[in-house]
Amino acid sequence: MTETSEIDVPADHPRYESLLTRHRIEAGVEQGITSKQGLIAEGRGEAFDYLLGEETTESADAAARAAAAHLLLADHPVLSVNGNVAALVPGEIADLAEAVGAEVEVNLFNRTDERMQAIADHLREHGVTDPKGLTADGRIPGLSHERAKVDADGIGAADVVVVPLEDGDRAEALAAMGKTEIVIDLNPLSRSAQSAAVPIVDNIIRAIPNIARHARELQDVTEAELREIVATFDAEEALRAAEEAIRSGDLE
Ligand code: PTJ
Repeated sequence: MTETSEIDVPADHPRYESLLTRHRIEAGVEQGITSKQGLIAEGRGEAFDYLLGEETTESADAAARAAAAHLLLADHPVLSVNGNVAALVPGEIADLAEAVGAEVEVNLFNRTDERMQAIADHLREHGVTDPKGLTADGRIPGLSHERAKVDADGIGAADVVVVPLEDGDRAEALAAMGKTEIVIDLNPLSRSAQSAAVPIVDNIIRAIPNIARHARELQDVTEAELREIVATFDAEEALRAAEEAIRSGDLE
Protein backbone atom coordinates (compact mmCIF):
# COMPACT_ATOMS: atom_id res chain seq x y z
CA MET A 1 0.00 0.00 0.00
CA THR A 2 1.24 3.50 -0.76
CA GLU A 3 2.12 5.50 2.33
CA THR A 4 -0.14 8.42 3.27
CA SER A 5 0.41 11.05 5.96
CA GLU A 6 -1.29 14.02 7.61
CA ILE A 7 -2.67 14.94 4.18
CA ASP A 8 -4.79 12.47 2.29
CA VAL A 9 -2.36 12.24 -0.62
CA PRO A 10 0.09 9.41 -1.35
CA ALA A 11 3.70 10.25 -0.49
CA ASP A 12 4.77 9.46 -4.08
CA HIS A 13 2.45 12.11 -5.56
CA PRO A 14 4.66 14.43 -7.68
CA ARG A 15 3.46 17.51 -5.77
CA TYR A 16 3.36 15.77 -2.37
CA GLU A 17 5.79 18.08 -0.58
CA SER A 18 4.16 21.17 -1.98
CA LEU A 19 0.67 19.96 -0.96
CA LEU A 20 1.92 19.05 2.52
CA THR A 21 3.49 22.49 2.88
CA ARG A 22 0.26 24.23 1.87
CA HIS A 23 -1.69 22.08 4.29
CA ARG A 24 0.63 22.93 7.19
CA ILE A 25 0.54 26.67 6.45
CA GLU A 26 -3.27 26.61 6.22
CA ALA A 27 -3.48 24.71 9.53
CA GLY A 28 -1.03 27.25 11.01
CA VAL A 29 -3.35 30.13 10.08
CA GLU A 30 -6.33 28.27 11.54
CA GLN A 31 -4.43 27.71 14.82
CA GLY A 32 -3.44 31.38 15.10
CA ILE A 33 0.25 30.55 14.57
CA THR A 34 0.82 31.77 11.03
CA SER A 35 -0.19 35.26 9.87
CA LYS A 36 -2.31 35.76 6.75
CA GLN A 37 0.75 37.39 5.21
CA GLY A 38 2.42 34.05 5.81
CA LEU A 39 0.16 32.57 3.13
CA ILE A 40 1.48 35.11 0.64
CA ALA A 41 5.08 34.44 1.67
CA GLU A 42 4.46 30.72 1.15
CA GLY A 43 3.13 31.34 -2.38
CA ARG A 44 6.21 33.35 -3.22
CA GLY A 45 8.46 30.62 -1.87
CA GLU A 46 6.62 27.91 -3.81
CA ALA A 47 7.18 29.73 -7.08
CA PHE A 48 10.94 29.78 -6.48
CA ASP A 49 10.92 26.16 -5.33
CA TYR A 50 9.18 25.18 -8.55
CA LEU A 51 11.87 26.97 -10.55
CA LEU A 52 14.56 25.18 -8.53
CA GLY A 53 13.04 21.78 -9.35
CA GLU A 54 11.73 21.30 -5.77
CA GLU A 55 14.95 19.66 -4.66
CA THR A 56 18.09 20.54 -2.73
CA THR A 57 20.78 21.66 -5.16
CA GLU A 58 24.41 20.75 -4.66
CA SER A 59 25.23 24.32 -3.69
CA ALA A 60 22.35 24.50 -1.17
CA ASP A 61 23.66 21.28 0.35
CA ALA A 62 27.14 22.79 0.67
CA ALA A 63 25.57 25.84 2.34
CA ALA A 64 23.72 23.58 4.80
CA ARG A 65 27.04 21.94 5.66
CA ALA A 66 28.70 25.33 6.21
CA ALA A 67 25.72 26.31 8.38
CA ALA A 68 26.16 23.15 10.46
CA ALA A 69 29.87 23.95 10.93
CA HIS A 70 29.07 27.53 12.03
CA LEU A 71 26.48 26.28 14.51
CA LEU A 72 28.84 23.68 15.99
CA LEU A 73 31.57 26.33 16.40
CA ALA A 74 29.22 28.92 17.91
CA ASP A 75 29.29 29.94 21.59
CA HIS A 76 25.63 30.89 21.62
CA PRO A 77 23.65 29.75 18.55
CA VAL A 78 19.95 30.64 18.29
CA LEU A 79 17.31 29.42 15.84
CA SER A 80 14.78 32.17 15.12
CA VAL A 81 11.21 30.97 14.53
CA ASN A 82 8.36 32.92 12.92
CA GLY A 83 4.78 31.90 12.12
CA ASN A 84 5.67 30.08 8.90
CA VAL A 85 8.60 28.21 10.40
CA ALA A 86 6.51 27.10 13.40
CA ALA A 87 3.78 25.75 11.12
CA LEU A 88 6.13 24.02 8.68
CA VAL A 89 8.95 22.46 10.73
CA PRO A 90 8.35 22.58 14.51
CA GLY A 91 9.69 19.05 15.23
CA GLU A 92 12.64 19.52 12.86
CA ILE A 93 13.58 22.77 14.67
CA ALA A 94 13.56 20.88 17.99
CA ASP A 95 15.79 18.21 16.45
CA LEU A 96 18.27 20.73 14.99
CA ALA A 97 18.41 22.63 18.30
CA GLU A 98 19.35 19.40 20.02
CA ALA A 99 21.92 18.43 17.38
CA VAL A 100 23.87 21.70 17.66
CA GLY A 101 23.03 22.79 21.22
CA ALA A 102 21.09 25.88 20.08
CA GLU A 103 18.33 27.84 21.75
CA VAL A 104 15.06 28.51 19.92
CA GLU A 105 13.51 31.99 19.96
CA VAL A 106 10.12 33.09 18.64
CA ASN A 107 10.68 36.32 16.71
CA LEU A 108 7.78 37.75 14.73
CA PHE A 109 7.40 40.36 12.04
CA ASN A 110 3.72 40.85 12.96
CA ARG A 111 4.10 40.44 16.70
CA THR A 112 1.07 39.96 18.96
CA ASP A 113 1.05 38.42 22.44
CA GLU A 114 -1.52 35.82 21.31
CA ARG A 115 0.62 34.60 18.41
CA MET A 116 3.80 34.62 20.52
CA GLN A 117 2.09 32.42 23.11
CA ALA A 118 0.46 30.10 20.53
CA ILE A 119 3.79 29.56 18.76
CA ALA A 120 5.71 28.96 22.00
CA ASP A 121 3.08 26.38 23.06
CA HIS A 122 3.17 24.72 19.62
CA LEU A 123 6.98 24.48 19.77
CA ARG A 124 6.87 22.95 23.26
CA GLU A 125 4.36 20.35 22.00
CA HIS A 126 6.90 19.43 19.31
CA GLY A 127 9.82 18.99 21.68
CA VAL A 128 11.40 22.45 22.01
CA THR A 129 12.46 22.97 25.62
CA ASP A 130 11.97 26.48 26.90
CA PRO A 131 11.42 28.54 23.71
CA LYS A 132 12.59 32.13 24.17
CA GLY A 133 11.19 35.41 22.85
CA LEU A 134 8.47 36.11 25.39
CA THR A 135 10.63 38.22 27.72
CA ALA A 136 11.46 40.71 24.96
CA ASP A 137 13.90 42.75 27.08
CA GLY A 138 16.29 43.38 24.18
CA ARG A 139 15.99 45.39 20.95
CA ILE A 140 17.36 45.14 17.41
CA PRO A 141 18.70 48.66 16.71
CA GLY A 142 17.26 50.53 13.74
CA LEU A 143 13.84 48.84 13.62
CA SER A 144 10.43 50.10 14.72
CA HIS A 145 9.26 48.96 18.16
CA GLU A 146 7.30 45.69 17.81
CA ARG A 147 9.50 44.18 15.10
CA ALA A 148 12.65 44.96 17.08
CA LYS A 149 11.80 42.92 20.19
CA VAL A 150 14.14 40.08 21.15
CA ASP A 151 15.26 38.40 24.38
CA ALA A 152 18.46 40.04 25.63
CA ASP A 153 19.88 36.63 26.61
CA GLY A 154 18.55 34.96 23.43
CA ILE A 155 18.97 36.55 19.98
CA GLY A 156 20.34 39.64 21.76
CA ALA A 157 23.34 37.65 23.04
CA ALA A 158 23.68 35.18 20.14
CA ASP A 159 26.81 34.98 18.01
CA VAL A 160 25.23 32.80 15.27
CA VAL A 161 21.54 33.09 14.33
CA VAL A 162 19.53 30.97 11.90
CA VAL A 163 16.95 33.28 10.33
CA PRO A 164 14.56 31.46 8.01
CA LEU A 165 11.96 33.17 5.81
CA GLU A 166 12.77 36.59 7.18
CA ASP A 167 11.88 39.98 5.74
CA GLY A 168 14.86 41.90 4.36
CA ASP A 169 14.85 44.79 6.84
CA ARG A 170 15.15 42.61 9.89
CA ALA A 171 17.67 40.26 8.34
CA GLU A 172 19.85 43.28 7.49
CA ALA A 173 19.42 44.79 10.96
CA LEU A 174 20.44 41.52 12.62
CA ALA A 175 23.48 41.24 10.36
CA ALA A 176 24.37 44.85 11.24
CA MET A 177 24.46 43.81 14.92
CA GLY A 178 27.51 41.75 13.98
CA LYS A 179 25.84 38.36 14.27
CA THR A 180 26.75 35.59 11.87
CA GLU A 181 23.52 35.12 10.00
CA ILE A 182 22.42 31.88 8.38
CA VAL A 183 19.43 32.64 6.15
CA ILE A 184 17.10 30.06 4.63
CA ASP A 185 15.22 31.64 1.72
CA LEU A 186 14.14 30.23 -1.63
CA ASN A 187 14.66 33.61 -3.29
CA PRO A 188 18.39 34.17 -3.93
CA LEU A 189 17.68 37.81 -4.83
CA SER A 190 16.01 38.67 -1.52
CA ARG A 191 17.83 41.13 0.74
CA SER A 192 17.79 38.49 3.49
CA ALA A 193 19.70 36.01 1.36
CA GLN A 194 22.02 38.76 0.14
CA SER A 195 22.90 39.93 3.68
CA ALA A 196 23.65 36.43 5.02
CA ALA A 197 27.03 34.98 5.88
CA VAL A 198 25.49 31.68 4.78
CA PRO A 199 22.48 31.87 2.44
CA ILE A 200 20.73 28.51 2.05
CA VAL A 201 18.54 28.74 -1.05
CA ASP A 202 16.29 25.78 -0.33
CA ASN A 203 12.84 24.99 1.04
CA ILE A 204 12.90 25.12 4.83
CA ILE A 205 11.16 21.75 4.84
CA ARG A 206 14.33 20.23 3.35
CA ALA A 207 16.93 22.66 4.73
CA ILE A 208 16.41 22.28 8.49
CA PRO A 209 16.67 18.45 8.53
CA ASN A 210 19.61 18.70 6.15
CA ILE A 211 21.54 21.04 8.49
CA ALA A 212 20.82 18.62 11.38
CA ARG A 213 22.08 15.68 9.30
CA HIS A 214 25.32 17.53 8.47
CA ALA A 215 25.74 18.57 12.10
CA ARG A 216 25.52 14.96 13.25
CA GLU A 217 28.03 13.92 10.58
CA LEU A 218 30.40 16.69 11.69
CA GLN A 219 29.92 16.08 15.41
CA ASP A 220 33.32 14.43 15.91
CA VAL A 221 35.53 16.34 13.46
CA THR A 222 38.23 18.67 14.80
CA GLU A 223 37.68 22.38 15.34
CA ALA A 224 40.28 23.04 12.61
CA GLU A 225 38.21 21.04 10.10
CA LEU A 226 35.06 22.94 11.05
CA ARG A 227 36.92 26.24 10.61
CA GLU A 228 38.13 25.07 7.22
CA ILE A 229 34.54 24.32 6.08
CA VAL A 230 33.47 27.79 7.25
CA ALA A 231 36.45 29.52 5.61
CA THR A 232 36.03 27.84 2.22
CA PHE A 233 32.29 28.57 1.93
CA ASP A 234 31.62 31.38 -0.55
CA ALA A 235 28.26 33.13 -0.04
CA GLU A 236 28.37 35.03 -3.36
CA GLU A 237 29.10 31.84 -5.24
CA ALA A 238 26.18 30.10 -3.48
CA LEU A 239 23.80 32.88 -4.58
CA ARG A 240 25.18 32.81 -8.10
CA ALA A 241 24.75 29.01 -8.30
CA ALA A 242 21.14 29.30 -7.09
CA GLU A 243 20.34 31.92 -9.73
CA GLU A 244 21.95 29.74 -12.35
CA ALA A 245 19.88 26.72 -11.22
CA ILE A 246 16.71 28.80 -11.52
CA ARG A 247 17.59 30.03 -15.01
CA SER A 248 18.62 26.67 -16.39
CA GLY A 249 16.17 24.35 -14.60
CA ASP A 250 14.30 21.56 -16.43
CA LEU A 251 10.73 22.29 -15.45
CA GLU A 252 8.02 19.62 -15.43
O1 PTJ B 1 5.20 35.17 11.32
P1 PTJ B 1 5.70 36.57 11.07
O2 PTJ B 1 4.74 37.62 11.63
O3 PTJ B 1 7.09 36.79 11.59
O4 PTJ B 1 5.74 36.84 9.48
C1 PTJ B 1 6.49 35.97 8.66
C2 PTJ B 1 6.48 36.39 7.16
C3 PTJ B 1 7.09 35.21 6.38
C4 PTJ B 1 5.04 36.62 6.73
C5 PTJ B 1 7.30 37.68 6.99
O5 PTJ B 1 8.60 37.48 7.49
C6 PTJ B 1 7.33 38.12 5.55
O6 PTJ B 1 6.48 38.87 5.08
O7 PTJ B 1 8.34 37.61 4.82
P2 PTJ B 1 8.58 37.95 3.26
O8 PTJ B 1 9.11 39.34 3.15
O9 PTJ B 1 7.38 37.56 2.45
O10 PTJ B 1 9.77 36.98 2.91
C7 PTJ B 1 9.65 35.59 3.03
C8 PTJ B 1 10.73 34.95 2.15
O11 PTJ B 1 10.73 33.56 2.43
C9 PTJ B 1 10.48 35.11 0.63
O12 PTJ B 1 11.69 35.49 0.00
C10 PTJ B 1 10.05 33.70 0.17
O13 PTJ B 1 10.53 33.41 -1.14
C11 PTJ B 1 10.73 32.80 1.20
N1 PTJ B 1 10.01 31.56 1.47
C12 PTJ B 1 8.68 31.35 1.55
N2 PTJ B 1 8.38 30.07 1.83
C13 PTJ B 1 9.57 29.43 1.97
C14 PTJ B 1 10.62 30.38 1.75
N3 PTJ B 1 11.91 30.04 1.82
C15 PTJ B 1 12.21 28.75 2.16
N4 PTJ B 1 11.26 27.81 2.39
C16 PTJ B 1 9.94 28.09 2.31
N5 PTJ B 1 9.02 27.15 2.54
